[in-house]
Order: sequence, then structure tokens, then C-alpha cells
Amino acid sequence: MGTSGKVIKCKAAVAWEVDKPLSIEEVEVAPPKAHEVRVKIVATGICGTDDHVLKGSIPNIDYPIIPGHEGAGIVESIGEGVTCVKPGDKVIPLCLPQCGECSFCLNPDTNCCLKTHLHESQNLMPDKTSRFTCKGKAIHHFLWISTFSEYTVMPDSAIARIDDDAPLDKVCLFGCGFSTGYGAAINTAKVKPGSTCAIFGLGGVGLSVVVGCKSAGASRIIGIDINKDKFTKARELGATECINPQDFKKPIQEVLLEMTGHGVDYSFEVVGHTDTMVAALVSCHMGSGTCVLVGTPPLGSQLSFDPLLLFTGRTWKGCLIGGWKTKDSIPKLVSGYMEKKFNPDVLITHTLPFDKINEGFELLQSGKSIRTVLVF
Ligand code: PAD
Ligand code: ZN
Ligand code: ZN
Repeated sequence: MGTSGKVIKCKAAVAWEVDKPLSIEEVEVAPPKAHEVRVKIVATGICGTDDHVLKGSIPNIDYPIIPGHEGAGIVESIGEGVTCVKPGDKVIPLCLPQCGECSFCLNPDTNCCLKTHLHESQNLMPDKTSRFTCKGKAIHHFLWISTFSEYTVMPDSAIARIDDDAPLDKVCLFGCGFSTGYGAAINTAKVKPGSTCAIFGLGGVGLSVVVGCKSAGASRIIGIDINKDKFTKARELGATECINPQDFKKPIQEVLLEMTGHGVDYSFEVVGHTDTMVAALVSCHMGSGTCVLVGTPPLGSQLSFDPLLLFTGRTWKGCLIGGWKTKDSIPKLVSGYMEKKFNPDVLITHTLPFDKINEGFELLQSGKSIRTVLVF
């Protein structure tokens, strides 16, 4: 009776090598070891970062790998010593863990836990082994949570219990996209009422920054994207103006300086290109502007910029998962959703069966979707 303690065979999407479509495979998922949890994933979003994994454009990825990090599911079984969740609980896997004990977790000014894939191998579990096997070969994990698998295993520091009534096919966006963008505005930039904000990149994460800026009371929110089809949703969520850099002969930073006088109070780079990172810095107010980097830096990239841009008073910051201490905060964000404080449902443009995962990636790459949610 039951699957606890046994290997589970299920469906997963494996990236065997760079620049190839995902392949739906039957994988074997080993039971959780001590301080690990095995979860049945019910729904998972496709984030821009998963696309970077397929294209091999971010550091420290080992193939074959099962990507996915924006999921929601139900605990199937727990390993020895796990006390934070029990079988049957609804959960969100945390792509940035929170152990609660290390010096970083005890520091209120950072959400980067020391016991994470940021500091250790990120493509294996903390004990440097894999729980996934396919065709006799060990498959790598992604960010310790690999949500593109019907069953997946994660450390107990990388899981948060959420409200029993939460709709998993919606709240999966709190695992990454919505929490990241909303938190970048609220926690990292600390947007003030009446301020002017500019958001470079209006995908699922950039639109969540728009939501955060609006809820913080910004009076002017300028959305920037090379795909004008993103503007309708941006306006619906609170952007007061939307501009396409391709409509101007001059660089977009000059356009923004002209539109605002001395630059915006807060700018956000949510694309992941070095040129837009520097453009976002230049666009913010010379004496008091804050620029937040959210887009993932391309593999091996370096930035070149005039240090005078910082000398005069601009602040340049970055953030992971919107600066949230994930285990503490994500359940609260989900409760806020249940209380209708915010509604990331509007970011979900497509819901597809898991088997159509490559169609979901094509929708993202062609700019036709904001978020596709895959359901098992
Ligand atoms: P997405 O692909 O849905 O959105 C990117 C948007 O940028 C699209 O609408 C593009 O049209 C637009 N774009 C492309 N080039 C330009 C340009 N030159 N100027 C303006 N707009 C442009 O991805 P997403 O919203 O899921 O993710 C966005 C980035 O955020 C991506 O790099 C992802 O890896 C990163 C991310 N970071 C974190 C974090 O914790 N820091 C978390 C989640 C995602
Ligand atoms: Zn920690
Ligand atoms: Zn993500």
C-alpha cells in the first residue's frame, strides 16, 4: 500500500543537452533521504530562467537535467527528521532555500541562505547525489527542486507549506515569477508613493514588478519592451506609459531622461541583457535613483559602464526571488492571494497539459505568452 519508501516511476521533461527541445521521459524518482521531501507536482509555470537553461545561457548547469522551478504540489512522503511538512500538505518548492539557521538566514538584510545551490553544486542534492534516473543514467536536479517532473525530491529547507485551499494551478507563480517581480519593487527598491518607475522587459516577472510599483503607490510607471503586444497587459496592471525602444532613433535611456527631466526614481532590468542593465542604470535619477537588476546575467558576461554614474549618487542593486526570505514569506504571499490582496492569475495566458511543454516554451520564445502553466 502506498508509495512511501519506494521508487516511483513517472513522467518528467529532460533536457539531455543544450539547445534541444525537452524530451518527455519515464524517470525513476528515489525516495527522500533524511531531511528531504518527495512531492507530487500538480502544476508548474514556465519561467524565463528555464528558457535560459535550455539555451545553456546561464552558469553552472550540468546536463542531462530536469528543469522547472515554479511549481506547486502535494507532499507524497518525507524522509527522516522532516518536521515542517507531512504527507498530504499543499506546498510550494523553494528555488531559493531558507535553512533558518545559517548566518545569512539570521541576517535580516539578505535572503541568500548559505546552505544552498548558490554555494554548493546546484545540480545535485545536498549530499551530491541525484534522486532521478532515466534509462539507467543519473539525471541532474535544477535548483534542488526540478518541477518539470510529476514527482520530485527537495531538501526540507526548500519547501514551504501553503494554505490547504490554495488553487495549485494558480499559486505556482508564487514559486518564482510573481514573488520575484513584486518583491523587487517592494523589498529591494522599496518604491515610494508618488515616485516614477521604469521597467525594462514586460514578461511574467517584469509585469509583476509593475504590480509591485503600483501597489507601492508609484504615480508614473513606464513599461519598456521590444514586443508591443506586452503593452495591453502592462497597462491593465498599472503601467501609465509603454514604450518600444525600436520606435526611437536615440537610445532608450535618452528617451527616458527626456520624458522625466532627470531620470526615473527606480528602474528595473527584467530582461537579462548587459546592454539593458546599463541602460536601466543610466535612466535613473543622477542623484537619488535606484536601479535593480532582476534579469539573469548571461553566462560569462561582464559589465562595462562609466563609474561616474554611481559616483554622483545612483544606487545599483540586484535581488534573488524579490528579496523574500522564502520559507517565511511565500506562504504569506499565498495567503494574501487567498484574501484577494493581489491577483497574479492575469499573468497566466495559457494552461497546457504537461506533455505539451515544448509548445509552452515556443509560446514564451515567440512572445505570445506571459506565463504558461503546465498541469500534470
Ligand atoms: P520573459 O522572456 O517572459 O520576459 C522577457 C521580456 O523582455 C520579453 O517580454 C521580451 O520581449 C523583453 N525584451 C527582450 N529584449 C528586450 C530589450 N532589449 N528591451 C526591452 N525588453 C526586452 O522572461 P521572464 O519575465 O520570465 O524573466 C525575465 C528575466 O528575469 C529572465 O532573465 C529571468 O531569468 C530573470 C529572473 N530572475 C529571477 C531572480 O530571482 N532574479 C527570478 C526569475 C526570473
Ligand atoms: Zn540558511
Ligand atoms: Zn523563475
